[in-house]
Amino acid sequence: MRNEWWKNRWFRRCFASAMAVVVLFSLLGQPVAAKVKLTGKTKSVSYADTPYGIHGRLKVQGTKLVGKNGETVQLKGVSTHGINWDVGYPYVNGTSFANLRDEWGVNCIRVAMYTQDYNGYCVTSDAERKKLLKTIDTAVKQTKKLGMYVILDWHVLNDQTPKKYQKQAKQFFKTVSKKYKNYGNVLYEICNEPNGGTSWGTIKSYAKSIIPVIRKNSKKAIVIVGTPNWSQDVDVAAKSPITGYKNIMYAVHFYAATHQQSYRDKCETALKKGLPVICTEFSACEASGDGAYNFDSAKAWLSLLDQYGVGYCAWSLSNKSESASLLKSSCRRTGGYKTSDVSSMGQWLIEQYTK
Ligand code: IDC
Repeated sequence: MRNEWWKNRWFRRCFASAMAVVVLFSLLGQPVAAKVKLTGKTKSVSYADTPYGIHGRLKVQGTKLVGKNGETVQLKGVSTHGINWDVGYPYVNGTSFANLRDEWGVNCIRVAMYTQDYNGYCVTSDAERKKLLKTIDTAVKQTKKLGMYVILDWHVLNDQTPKKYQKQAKQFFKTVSKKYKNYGNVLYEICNEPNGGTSWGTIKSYAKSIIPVIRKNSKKAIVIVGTPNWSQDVDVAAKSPITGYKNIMYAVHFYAATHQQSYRDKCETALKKGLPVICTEFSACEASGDGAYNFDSAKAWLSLLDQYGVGYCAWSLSNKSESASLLKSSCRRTGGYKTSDVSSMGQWLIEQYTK
């Protein structure tokens, strides 16, 4: 008969205790995420100590953004949801932005204005268009006052190609680049996510029609161009970047549960080729803006972007009931956010931004 030593009671007890000790020590070894406490109070910060006060107007140098003394500046931002929705525009106000600056570690706000979806800028009434311009104005003036950067995002989505509303885009960028020519904190994102098979060639030709319109008024402003396939194919753009203009950047977007290593590889390929990349939209959830989070993949993304000094903006400052929302759907505040108002995505983000 074989000696069935593993059935020995004493052996089993010892084994179980040893395993418990191993588990306990491995748990102790884990970094315990400090839960960020939010007071919801705004701070009085002298202008010289604000992000814009410190870095001033940004410019592109190599693959990075640099400030007035040539120092690398990494934007850490939050995007609004569509400002044409009640899940988007209410959060565009000074208190809300000040909270993000003072307690969330945010130095940049991205103002997402859908061009077509949900009564977007190009398909809505004149009265609604005026309201959208008013919301943008609030965002620009409040960020300037708080010493933050702001990205004005022409949010192409279901319209697929920026060519569809190119005429309206020209008019819009003419208006805003003129109005904000003295606002060094404004960056322009001229097409959120071309998709539906829109080629890089098409996007380039659109960009070449918009950039001169902006440059006419605002000679140095940063212009961010979307890339094919929902702003994933920065590697394609890197093969044939836009020439003849300074201060042009290229957007990469990721939703970490969907876009994993192969997408990070494309991004790194572009950076290694010297393309100035900026991540103007991301979340840890799926590309639908909902579903499960993959924080490991999100961390891998942020560490890649950190390694190259690339900035990023999280989608979105909203209480809409979906995983990407940084606020809980139960949150009724539109400013003065407390710990209990932020979603688990919001908590995670603030931990990343403030560590
Ligand atoms: C999503 C919103 C969702 C809305 C939808 C509209 O989170 O509430 O119903 O748009 O189609 C993007 C887009 C961004 C998407 C987001 C999540 O830029 O507009 O927002 N996403 O799907 N690209 C990849 C993911």
